[in-house]
Amino acid sequence: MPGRKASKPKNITAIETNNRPDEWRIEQGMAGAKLPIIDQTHKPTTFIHPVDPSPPGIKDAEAIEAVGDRKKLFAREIKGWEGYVEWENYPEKKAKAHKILTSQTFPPIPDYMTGPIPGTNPVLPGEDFKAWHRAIGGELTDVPDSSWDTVLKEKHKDMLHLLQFPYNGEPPKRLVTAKSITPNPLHFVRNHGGIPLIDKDKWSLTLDGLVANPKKYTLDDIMDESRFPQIEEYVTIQCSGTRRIEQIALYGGQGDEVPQAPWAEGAIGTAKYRGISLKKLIKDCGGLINGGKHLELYGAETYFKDLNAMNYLVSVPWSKVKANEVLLAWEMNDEPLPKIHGFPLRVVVLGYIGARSVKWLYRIKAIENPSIAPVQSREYLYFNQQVGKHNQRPTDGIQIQEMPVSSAIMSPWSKHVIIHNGKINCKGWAYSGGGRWPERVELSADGGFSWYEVPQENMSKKGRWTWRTWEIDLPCDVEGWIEIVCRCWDSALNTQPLTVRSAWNWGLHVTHSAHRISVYSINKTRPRTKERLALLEKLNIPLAPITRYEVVPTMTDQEIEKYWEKHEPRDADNY
Ligand SMILES: Nc1nc2c(c(=O)[nH]1)N[C@H]1C(S)=C(S)[C@@H](COP(=O)(O)O)O[C@H]1N2
Ligand SMILES: [Mo]
Repeated sequence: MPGRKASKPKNITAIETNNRPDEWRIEQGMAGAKLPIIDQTHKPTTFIHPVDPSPPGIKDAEAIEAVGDRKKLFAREIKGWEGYVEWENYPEKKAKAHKILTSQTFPPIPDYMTGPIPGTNPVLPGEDFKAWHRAIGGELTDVPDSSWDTVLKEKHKDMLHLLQFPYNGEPPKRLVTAKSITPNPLHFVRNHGGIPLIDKDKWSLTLDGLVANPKKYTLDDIMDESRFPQIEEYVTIQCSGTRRIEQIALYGGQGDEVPQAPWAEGAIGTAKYRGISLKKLIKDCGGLINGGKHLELYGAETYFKDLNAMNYLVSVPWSKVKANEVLLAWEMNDEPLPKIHGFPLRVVVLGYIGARSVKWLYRIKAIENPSIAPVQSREYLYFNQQVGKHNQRPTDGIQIQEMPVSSAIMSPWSKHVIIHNGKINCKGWAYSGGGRWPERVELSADGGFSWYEVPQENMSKKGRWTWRTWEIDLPCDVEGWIEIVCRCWDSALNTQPLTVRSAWNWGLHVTHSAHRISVYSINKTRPRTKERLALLEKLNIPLAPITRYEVVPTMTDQEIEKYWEKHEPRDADNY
């Protein structure tokens, strides 16, 4: 209000104490990052205060200078490929980038797993990745800004930006399953680096390694129907980080990919892709030779791992390619691939985790064994939950390829208060990888004791490679806090573990436990509830949050007195 002074906070007299102001919160485990590590192997016990591995503010300018002219060293590799720096062909260039990044330290990024998650959108800014790009300079200098521009141009204005850079975003719950085919602007995005902007006329794809005749293809070559038959396929792409937030909420871990996005249920989307089978290209190159058994797929952007610069590399086995389950796609829902989804050409691997569906594809190399590049060999691994941080080796993790069966409730949300007539309307999705599909979705309103199945007519169409969206009016008689649970049975009769803990893993991957939400049930088929709601409405009293006292008590003093006149008293006399 104009002219009015902001009210001063109430004066709290200074208390003399040894406690810190947030002592109680810390003691209650609400700020885990502030706790010391307790070392009981010494007597007396020692307390170790964890420090950030690289304190900020160190910079060896001379060493960085000695590396050379960054503009020239880290220049655009090919005309018309904005943001593309080639790393894999130039080990010396990689070494120089590493020298630059290890000759300085970068500000630590806040730990959101053991502290509160910021209430902002973007939720996390990704300052570390931005700083590494700027430190390398050259072609990478403008990548963080240019990528964000692309996000704003191509994505829906209601996307939830979990990580600004590298961009990771998902649609809000109300839009995740609004349509069984996800509109392009609402399809989730997961990036490990910037968004290369590639001129399709300057683009080419190299196929080399253990093939009889290495070749280079233009987009026109690949789209030439007289050479390669085209395929149209509806495909669900799911990130193995989907629903990670439930694992984080239970225990912090280390998403083993560096840009950990606190994904909810929206890191999944379904689209119609047009492309060709990769198998045809391999055949066109004369087939695999000399023990070639895996195809290494190269994405054009720069990814940083352990202060090393690289391109985005993963691999798929030939058996998957041979089954025509690896597509090279240039169209998404009848439109050219959006830039953010890999324009001009991306891989779409049917039934595998999203990580294998490489965007901005520029090279395919036939190799003998699965790729040793970090995304394939050090990340997207599934660890046993009792192998501790200090015992965990990449070779101990199961490589995540086919996604297991999973499902999620998109409506209502946890902590919703719902007034209903004995049935609560719920909506959501169900998916299974590897060519299996959701056969039955079941919901429970009592925490997973009794299960009601979603009527088949309330499920979207079946497809080998797609999710099914669903809707159910879930019977619920009781009032108060209830737990709604959802699980799916797939075509191989696989189902979901019932608790997060039973499938919690250090890498925070594949949260496929039955999805649980707590909601407060107000059942209007109960006469007293109905009467009470009618009374509040008549008195024009708006409903308060469930935890607040009611303005109008449910009984007057007279009513209480009258009751006791007719009933046995609360206290008992001798019989
Ligand atoms: N080149 C490249 N391809 C990539 C990625 C990436 O960071 N770079 N991310 C992968 C991961 S982890 C997922 S889940 C999917 C997401 O695809 P989308 O962004 O089109 O939804 O892309 C995959 N392909
Ligand atoms: Mo992913």
